[in-house]
Amino acid sequence: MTQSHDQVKERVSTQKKEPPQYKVVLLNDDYTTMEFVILVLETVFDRSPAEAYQIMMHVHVNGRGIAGVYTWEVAETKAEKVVSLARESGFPLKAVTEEA
Ligand code: TYC
Repeated sequence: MTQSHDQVKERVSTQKKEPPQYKVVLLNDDYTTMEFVILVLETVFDRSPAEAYQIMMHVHVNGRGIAGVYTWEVAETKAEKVVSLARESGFPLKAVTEEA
């Protein structure tokens, strides 16, 4: 880009657009233990024990629930982490990302 000294653009607006946000949604199943889901919520999503219990129960009762909301890369990485931890432990737990 070439600009002479008197054509330098100045930033007129300080209002920057927020990056889009993505939900990591946990899905219920009949085989993953409640303890494992709580562990995942505490370790991958930095939830307190009380929050983790509430989210796990919400998913258990309603079929799905939001573990957290992040930028795209972070959401994808956390969803992959959930699935890899679950598979290592032999659980079918699923996590998907959705635009928030
Ligand atoms: N429904 C499972 C059980 O009764 C517990 C569970 C909760 C599994 C949330 C997955 O995302 C989940 N053991």
